Amino acid sequence: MEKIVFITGATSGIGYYSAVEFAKLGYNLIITGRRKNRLTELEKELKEKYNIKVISLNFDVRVREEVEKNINSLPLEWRNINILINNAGLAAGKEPIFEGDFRDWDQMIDTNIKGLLYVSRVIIPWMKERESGHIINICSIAAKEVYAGGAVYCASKSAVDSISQGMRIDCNPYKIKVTNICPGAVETEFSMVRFKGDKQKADATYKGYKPLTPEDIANTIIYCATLPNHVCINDLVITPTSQANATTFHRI
Ligand code: NDP
Ligand code: 8X3
Repeated sequence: MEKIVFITGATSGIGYYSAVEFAKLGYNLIITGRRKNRLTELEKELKEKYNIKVISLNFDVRVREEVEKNINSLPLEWRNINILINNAGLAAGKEPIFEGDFRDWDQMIDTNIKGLLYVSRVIIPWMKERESGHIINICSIAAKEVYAGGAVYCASKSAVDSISQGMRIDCNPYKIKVTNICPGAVETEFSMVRFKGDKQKADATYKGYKPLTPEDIANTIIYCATLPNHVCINDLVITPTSQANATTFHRI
């Protein structure tokens, strides 16, 4: 069996394009997400175009029992996961903290933090046993700097930042790499999700400058994942050239 990459949130954006870029290199893939139709379509496309093996797992990362049942259903040879990309995540809402919706808070905390932990808890022991593996956590520039209306999303990504550091320490004796990738603005479905389908608000996020594309992040992931065994990118912040930090954009 060639190398295996496990990607959460492969139905859209960064996860989708990561699947495509790894497929181009001949990796076999386990793709996951809640939207079953999209998973089925992507699986078919990847198999046909790139002649690789693909398994789709359809689950919500917030539901621990579903996470465990689905991942444990993998055939034995598919448990040799070389690269885990913890990508599934979202921002919900951008209201000031005193107007925030507790359902948005629950969704962000349950997906971005607890979902990442549930998936990792099943897969890391398999990597530990083989003394090899690479965990790539998709964090955010929001982990490094807090912005107005972002308290809970930023906190959830700060948690990912800390979890990446802790994973790296705990996994260090087992030759498992841990890479934390922190993108700035990437044009995906992210803002449509954050603003609950308000296209005007979503479009305004990317207005007046050239944002990163999900392919840019996928290629960054590929770069980190294909370095020699003795080299590990620990923490990487990547923004569009027009973005200086979480809140400073040069817009024209
Ligand atoms: P998209 O909305 O395009 O993709 C998000 C993916 O996450 C989808 O595949 C979605 O699949 C999956 N997902 C969300 N919630 C769940 C859930 N409960 N269970 C399983 N899968 C879930 O956004 P991006 O590609 O931009 O986001 C990917 C990651 O990148 C996120 O962690 C985000 O925080 C991070 N990020 C994004 C940035 C940006 O500007 N776009 C910048 C920095 C970080 P489905 O709905 O089918 O379940
Ligand atoms: C997504 C980027 O700046 O909207 O994590 O938080 S930002």
